[in-house]
Amino acid sequence: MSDPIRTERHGDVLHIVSDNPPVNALGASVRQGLERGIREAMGDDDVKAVVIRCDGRTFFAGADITEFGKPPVGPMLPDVCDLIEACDKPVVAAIHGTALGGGCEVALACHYRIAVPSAKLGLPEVKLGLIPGAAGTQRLPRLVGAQAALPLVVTGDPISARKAQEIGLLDAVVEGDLAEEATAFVRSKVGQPLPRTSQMNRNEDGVRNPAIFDDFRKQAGRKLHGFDAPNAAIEAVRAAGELPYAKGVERERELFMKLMMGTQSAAMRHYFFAERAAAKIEGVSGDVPLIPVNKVGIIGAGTMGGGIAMNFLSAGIPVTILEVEQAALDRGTGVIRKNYEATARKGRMTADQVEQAMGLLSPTLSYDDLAGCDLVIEAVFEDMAIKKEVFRRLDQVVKDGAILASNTSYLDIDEIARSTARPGYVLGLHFFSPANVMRLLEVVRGAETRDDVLATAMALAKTIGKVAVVSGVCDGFIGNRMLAKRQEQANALLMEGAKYWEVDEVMLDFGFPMGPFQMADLAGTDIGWHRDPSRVESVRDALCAAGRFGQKAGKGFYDYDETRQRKPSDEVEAIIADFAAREGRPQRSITADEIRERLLYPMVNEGALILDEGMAQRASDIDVVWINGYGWPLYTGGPMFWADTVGLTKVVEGLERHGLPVSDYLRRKAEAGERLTR
Ligand code: T1G
Repeated sequence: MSDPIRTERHGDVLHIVSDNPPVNALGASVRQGLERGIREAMGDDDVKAVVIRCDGRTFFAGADITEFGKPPVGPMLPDVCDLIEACDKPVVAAIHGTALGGGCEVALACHYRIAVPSAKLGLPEVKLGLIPGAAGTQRLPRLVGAQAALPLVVTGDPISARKAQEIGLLDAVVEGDLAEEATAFVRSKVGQPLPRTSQMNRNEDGVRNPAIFDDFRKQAGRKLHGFDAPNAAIEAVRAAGELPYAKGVERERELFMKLMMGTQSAAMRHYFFAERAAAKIEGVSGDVPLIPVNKVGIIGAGTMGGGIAMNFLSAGIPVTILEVEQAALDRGTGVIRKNYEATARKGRMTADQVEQAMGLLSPTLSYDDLAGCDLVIEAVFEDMAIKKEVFRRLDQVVKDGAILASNTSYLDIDEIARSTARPGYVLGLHFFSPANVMRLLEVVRGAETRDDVLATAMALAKTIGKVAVVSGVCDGFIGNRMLAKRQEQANALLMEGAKYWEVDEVMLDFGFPMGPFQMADLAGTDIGWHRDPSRVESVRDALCAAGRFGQKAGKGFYDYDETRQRKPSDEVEAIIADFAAREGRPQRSITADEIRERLLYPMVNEGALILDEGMAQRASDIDVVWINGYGWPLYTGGPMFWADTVGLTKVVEGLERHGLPVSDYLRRKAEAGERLTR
């Protein structure tokens, strides 16, 4: 492996250049090269100034996450940063791409920082359950002030070069050749006092007004709920204003190590790689030729069809959307416009961008207008006969080689494919509602789906900002198949005496955004209802018969006030008690532990079955599905990583104790002392 760091002489300026694809991660050899380069500069009188820059697509994008958990190899990044700052000649960081985490900390240790306009800078460690660990929480506030430092350190979101210049993180944004601009810039600083960020004190704002820390925590609200790192990040930034630099660094190290050793960081690092692994299709080479998708057709302009269309319109891909009658078509396109205008009102889009997106939308009542589409996505009523008729017509009208996809959430893709003469070009694209918001996309691979069709769908998913996971054809694919197991137990618990609000509370305490009965009220308790109020065969039938359709009716399992605050309902409690009496189940109070085990362990078991049947490519894919599609708390890593954290033996023992099925796959893994995830 060639040395990723080289030095170049540009007259009396030494360039230390990293070429460590794909993102110039600050692995051991990079740190060693940086140290060598700085020592070369300090030891040579002909060198008057230093530029630190990177080849490839980006400046250092952070520490090398693959090194975490392995025996450390020196020099450690904080020491390299201290050496850079101690250099007796001006050092400038020349930034392009994304200077993130340790990369931003290297830049902070330099005396100056310049960047191209497209560059971004950030400290995303909290997204890995960490905080910056190379004095970033101590140097940044001293350079830009506590108020400006807080969002960067606590949210982990990067900022643009312009914004970075505004807050003082960048000294200049340069248009020309970055290497040349950096040489000229740093040469102009020769002979001037060296601005060392560790010795600055622009974070007096935090000292004068310590309320900013609690204010920031309150303003961040629920988003930080359950995560350890953001609070640690706030404490570290506060320490920068309260302690001398060296003590502040010690405090940062203490907070960093506690997080690094914790399960949340392990879970979030697992998720970082899981999301990237999900994009890879086992057995299909990364360079299979993709089918160009320049025009998309959508069948159905309802909630799902409209939301799906927005994903492509927002990515600049023209969409022809078809409905069976004009009123439905007008309603659908009206909702799309309304959604865009709402986004514009929140400042996340300009009026021009709304018109641009709407200008790419072609509503139609005629299948003939779909002939030239490269991909058509069906989003009609969840009825196999209707879907087959749609696909039969599409097969006749749409050009050869075009992909035909169904948005079905559970119907058999192979059966749909067989209703066409092009089963190789048929697959499932299961979007999650609201389709223009939820990041998850289950890409359902039929028995005959071609590799290039599947690879095209996975690449297209990235283009429209989705996190795609390949699923096999089974009832409910990955997410809903596991959700059904949780729902089964949630309903059973009600018949045994658990209160529905207790069940929801357990899920909320675990970290879900809502529990199963809150979800039912949000989605509507009348989904799939037979609409005959005289036919009451289930609790849901009884709720619908009583007009308790959920939040939209102001009452479902819960009663809702005008601010949608929920309150348990005596009427519902009586309905449930009546059904429980009919089932003749003995009533008992049920502990939160039992509720949690009975809701989540069967999901783990179903995930194990999904893996055993090959319906998911890898356990981490299942984690990606549940974190992005159902709000499984990221800081536990997803159902499979969480089960590994709990211990598979404990999960198996819990399932058996509650009389619930244990799959062979799960039992084998537990008995072998193995994990579901790597
Ligand atoms: N370490 C190791 N590998 C990394 C990496 C990293 N920091 N970042 C990316 N990769 C790999 C990634 O796994 C993928 O590999 C390939 O690079 C392309 O990534 C001390 C402790 C930079 C915005 O959190 O946000 O510094 O799948 O597909 O979409 O305080 O990567 O090809 O084999 O994501 O163009 C802080 C994490 C670390 C940044 C580029 N830094 N990376 O996005 O490509 S902790 C981060 C990203 C730290 C210090 C602390 C993104 C990106 P493969 P990609 P992309």
